[in-house]
This record gives sequence, structure tokens and C-alpha cells, in this order.
Amino acid sequence: MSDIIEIVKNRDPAEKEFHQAVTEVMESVKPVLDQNPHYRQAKIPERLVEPERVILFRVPWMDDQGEIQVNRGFRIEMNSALGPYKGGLRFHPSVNLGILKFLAFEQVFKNSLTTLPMGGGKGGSDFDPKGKSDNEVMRFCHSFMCELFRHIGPNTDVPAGDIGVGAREIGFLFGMYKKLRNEFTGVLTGKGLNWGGSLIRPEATGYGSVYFAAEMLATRNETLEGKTCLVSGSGNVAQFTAEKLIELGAKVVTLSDSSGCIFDETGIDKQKLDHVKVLKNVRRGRIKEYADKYSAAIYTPADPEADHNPLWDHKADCAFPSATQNEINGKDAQNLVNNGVVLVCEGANMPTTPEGVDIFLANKLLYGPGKAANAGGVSVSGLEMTQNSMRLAWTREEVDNRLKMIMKSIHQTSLEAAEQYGTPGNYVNGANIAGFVKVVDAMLDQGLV
Ligand code: NDP
Ligand code: 2IT
Repeated sequence: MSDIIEIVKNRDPAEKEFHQAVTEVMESVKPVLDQNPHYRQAKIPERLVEPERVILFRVPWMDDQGEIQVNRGFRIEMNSALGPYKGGLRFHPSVNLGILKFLAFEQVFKNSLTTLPMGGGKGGSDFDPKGKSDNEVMRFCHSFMCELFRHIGPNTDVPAGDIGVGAREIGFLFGMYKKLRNEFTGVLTGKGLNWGGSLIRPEATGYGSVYFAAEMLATRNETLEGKTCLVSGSGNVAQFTAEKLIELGAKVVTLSDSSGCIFDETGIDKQKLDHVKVLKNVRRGRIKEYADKYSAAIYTPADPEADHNPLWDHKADCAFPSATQNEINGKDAQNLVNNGVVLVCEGANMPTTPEGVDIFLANKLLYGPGKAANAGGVSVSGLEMTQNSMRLAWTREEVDNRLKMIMKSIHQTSLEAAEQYGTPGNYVNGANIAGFVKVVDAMLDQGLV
């Protein structure tokens, strides 16, 4: 596979996260390519790594002081073999083409695994919503949609949330789309519950990740009850991961944000988590305030120079990285293993470096990679699209049951593919192979387009 990885590196040398994602997938699918020479003849690897379309645009907006600000907007339309492009929007100062291409590439295989008819895409901006007023966020979102609207649509490309894009941003984006197109359609998912959103969509990524973890544990006749769990992040995915873990009788002892992490040995219970939700979603404060309120908690500020993250250095059974890419390096992975962790379930996209992944696999951990473990979010987005098309809304129970079934099926499919290609129990290979085969067979059916 070194040929395709070299092509990608030479063509776009700066896109290191994209190289990382491509390398992992291509290494996993090598046995599939070896057994199916027609994939290589059809230049499937070369076609997969090149987005079908990349849109890059200027986003001018005015801040509360009357100053003009200019950000960069992106949408990567990566692959539409299985359905309309589908994937989130990320608003974060770190956003660049390489990060969005890695996310869009992962999304293609993730969406394939869900069994729903969705292609893969991703987008966003280097805009930083932190510290901005609601009015500034609205003006930014409106300006962003003034360009994006001509490229998306319910049968073309359906964006959703990701880091920095939640219910508030989806509302502003939808409002401008509707005004420009004069159409009320399911063009975005994660909409408000009273105007076309699906029940369980806010919870879906976190709940789905915990359902996936429960499936992995069940292969060893174990459950989450009584397990001590490390969760990173304190946004959408982290909050609902913690919520489901608490509900299932696990003990959650950590949370974090980009400023630092908290460790609460007494456990973050439902009441404390409700406090975190208000702190993060309403007041948009910092996780440090948790330790100010609950004296049992210890706060450790983030240290960008440190060679490891203290959040991953506690005695525990399970870890749920739910913040961002490459948040677990080789040293962190070794700390987790040394501290007795037997399961790592990725709510975030690509949160573990390749060195970390090798350590998890070498130590035979139950390791659920993001494209399988966090697919619950986009799955319920797919269910939101279905409900919008039918112009009806399912109950909470109906959506949650479908989510559980989808996570169970992703787990089973990944396990079977891993077994079939000679690496039993390796969910990385299993998820990559199962996601890949479905997409590339659809590409071949549709000819050279
Ligand atoms: P949110 O914006 O709601 O929360 C992100 C959390 O991660 C915040 O606590 C944030 O801290 C922290 N964080 C973000 N960037 C960094 C960074 N560079 N270093 C340290 N901490 C950071 O986003 P989500 O919860 O939606 O997303 C979290 C992860 O889950 C991402 O990897 C995303 O791609 C993935 N994901 C999300 C899905 C969804 O449905 N929302 C679906 C599947 C995957 P701070 O507040 O300080 O920025
Ligand atoms: O990474 C992801 O899967 C998401 N951010 C959710 C995408 C979606 O379309 O719901």
C-alpha cells in the first residue's frame, strides 16, 4: 500500500491528519485488495483518496464592535457512492483542509457501516465560537450559509454538527438556508425538536458509543455495571457518553476541555452531570468551574509541552476519548494499559495516534475505533432524514431502539470482517474492511464517474 500513501503525501504534503487516516484504512484493506485484483485495476484506492469536490469560500461578517472579520469556509464532498454527501460542520480555529479531508474520509466508511444510504462529507470553518456573542455567532452562520446553500440540499449534501456546531448554530444555518431557497426541507440534521429535528439526535453519538462498548464487553461476558470510566471532553459527545454510563451503573471520574481536565474520585453522578450541562451548554463556561463547585474534584490545567495527558493516567477499567483527534499518544496509551484499562471506545474521530493504536492492539484491549464506535450520531442523522422525508416524527423509544440495533449491527459486521480476514477481535481492521467493501462495490456498479 506504500504506493498510494506516497501519492497522497507527495500531492498534499501538509495534510498530516489526512495521511494518518488514509494510511490506517489502506493498511487494513490490503488483504481485500490482494484478494480482489479488480479493485486495484479500477484504481479504487486512487479514486477514494481524491474528494469528488472541495468547496472553499470566504466568510465575511461583522463583530459586535462593528469590525469586519474574515474567516474561511469549507465543504469536502468526499464520496457519494452510497447516498447524498453526509457529515458534520466543525467550527474551530484549528480547522484546515487536511483536518476536514481526514474527517470526510473517515465519514465515508463510517456512513457505509451504518447501513443507511449516506455518502460522506465534512465541512466547517476556522471561526472560533468561543467568547462570541449569540449575535456574532448568528451573523457568522448566516454569512457561511450565504455561500454554502448553493452546494447543499436534502438529496445532494446534508451537513450536521461537530466540534463548535450544536443546536444554536444549526438553527441559524437552517434559517438562512430556508430564506435563500424558500424551501423548508431536511437539508441539515440536528435541527430543533419542534422544527424537524429527531428525538435522540443530541444523545445519539454518546449513547451509541456506550452501546458499542457494551457490545464489546459482552464478547467477554462482562457489562459496564461497576466499571470505572475515564471520559475526555465535556461537549455533546462527552456529556451523553457520561449520561448513559451513569445510567448503566458505571462510575465516570473524569471530564475535560481544551483548558484542562477534572478528576472526581467520588464519581460524577447525574446531578453533577446536570450541572456540567448548564455550565457548558448554557453558560458556555470552563470545566475548571466543576472543581470550584465540587471540592472532591481535582483540576489539572492543560500543558501543551507535556508528553502525556494526565486525564489518561488514573486507575480505571474503560476509557472513552470524546474530545478531538490525537488526544491519546503512545505514552497515554501505555499509561491506560498500565492502569488496568481493558476497553477503549472512541467517541471522538481518530483520537488515538498510530503509536497508541499499536499499543492497544498489542495488549489485546477491546478497542472500538471512532468510525465504528461513534457512528451512532450520523446514524440518527440518517433517521432524521428518513423522518423528514416521511414528514412524521418517531417516538424517543423508536429512535433509541433503532440506534441500539444499528450499533449492534456495526459491532457484529466489524467483528465478522476482522475474523474473515484473519485478525479476529481487531475492530480497526474489521470496521475499515466492512465499510470499504460496501463503498467500493457501489463505486464499481456506477462505473467511472
Ligand atoms: P463539542 O464542541 O460539543 O465538544 C468538544 C469538546 O472537546 C469540548 O469539551 C472541547 O473543549 C474539547 N476539545 C475540542 N477541541 C479540542 C482540542 N483541540 N484540544 C482539547 N480539547 C478539545 O463537540 P462534540 O462533542 O460534538 O465532538 C467531540 C468529538 O466527537 C470530535 O472528535 C467530533 O468529531 C466527534 N464526533 C461528534 C459527533 C456528533 O454528533 N457531535 C459524531 C461523531 C463524532 P473546548 O470547549 O475547550 O473547546
Ligand atoms: O463525525 C460525525 O459523524 C459527526 N459529526 C456527525 C455527522 C452527522 O451528519 O450527523
